[in-house]
Amino acid sequence: MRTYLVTGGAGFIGSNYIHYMFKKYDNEIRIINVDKLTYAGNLENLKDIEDRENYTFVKADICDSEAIMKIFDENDIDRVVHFAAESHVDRSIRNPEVFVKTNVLGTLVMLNAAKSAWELPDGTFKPDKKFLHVSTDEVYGSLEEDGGFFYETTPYDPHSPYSASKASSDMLVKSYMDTYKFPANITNCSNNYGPYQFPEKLIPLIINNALQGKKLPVYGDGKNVRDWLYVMDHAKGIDMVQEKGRLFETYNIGGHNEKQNIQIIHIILDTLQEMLPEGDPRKELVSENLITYVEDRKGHDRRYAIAPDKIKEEVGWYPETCFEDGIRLTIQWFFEHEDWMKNVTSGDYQKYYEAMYKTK
Ligand code: NAD
Ligand code: TDX
Repeated sequence: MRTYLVTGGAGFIGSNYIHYMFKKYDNEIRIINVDKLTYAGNLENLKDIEDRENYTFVKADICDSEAIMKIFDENDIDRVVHFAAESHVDRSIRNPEVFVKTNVLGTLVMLNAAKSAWELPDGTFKPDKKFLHVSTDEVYGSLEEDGGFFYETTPYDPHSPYSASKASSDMLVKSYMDTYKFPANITNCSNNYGPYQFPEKLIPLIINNALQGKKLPVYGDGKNVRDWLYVMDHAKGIDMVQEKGRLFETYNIGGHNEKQNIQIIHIILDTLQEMLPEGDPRKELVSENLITYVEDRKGHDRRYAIAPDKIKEEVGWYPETCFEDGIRLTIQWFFEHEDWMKNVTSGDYQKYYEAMYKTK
């Protein structure tokens, strides 16, 4: 049975990936999820699978090399899927230090632990061991409004402390592949959306605020463009790259779904109106009048757009969920998980996992 070590599996994409993997492989795999449970980590995201015999949660910081090495010593890890990171650009502008610690030093700890567990005396690696580093399109910088795409060969040009820290971590992974022939891949994905996304990010923030009649903050002129991908398509891409991709290669993941932020907000408002039943008091609250233009984000990248040609041609990946369906699935999920949103915004989930962790 193949054993996966997933870092950051209690976060948005990591928890969706764990759900995806158990749905696909069921009892054919074992997953160990290591997560520090920062504000963004939430064990409630994994409630459905936490009792599985082939799932283990370990609360640890990826910067803690002893704790990480212990996991490798006690388990024969076949795959590492490395999600753990500080992920919010606005937070990185206010407090860059933790981004460097977790995203750069934490990645180095993960690389060293895997290298030491997998390396043979002759400097080669045990067969069929693989490390996948989950990264972002933001490392490539910003595109002009009127054209161009990010390719795997596009030079790195990060602008925020977040993207600079992710670029540094990518470079470390590249250096391990080049120097040691360390068996790894890097994926650079565009903006994700879907269930379990923390409501500091644009889409869940707009859904949550609109349903409460709160202001919808639009940075700058609202015309910055992001390339949106449903999170389960990202999960599928990660798995396919790890199993079908060529080792030592980078793959961009994106579904050619570019939208201006203001367009996203209008789509959410229209979809909420359409999906809320007549007589629901929230129908009155959801309104374009909530749209509020605010000061622009510092260093705000204008446009991101991924060219996914390589992953399509080499790996056979393609996105399955178009934006129209994905946004409805996401809104439906938020309708059905009002408590999740309340807990996350009130901080109750911190108490939930503290209590739960103690009982394990
Ligand atoms: P998230 O913030 O929702 O989750 C991050 C998880 O990592 C949380 O569970 C958190 O507790 C954990 N974590 C943070 N610091 C840690 C540490 N020091 N030790 C152990 N665990 C720690 O992030 P996300 O949106 O799920 O992103 C996951 C990964 O995907 C990140 O590497 C991010 O850069 C990348 N990515 C995200 C997007 C996106 O649109 N969200 C797009 C492309 C790539
Ligand atoms: O309130 C808001 N108003 C607004 O106009 C927020 C939170 C955002 N925005 C804008 C900023 C961006 O142009 O919306 C766009 C999307 O913002 P975020 O959701 O913060 O995402 P972004 O900055 O694009 O970064 C995301 O995608 C790439 C993730 O947070 C990263 O982890 C990922 O690597």
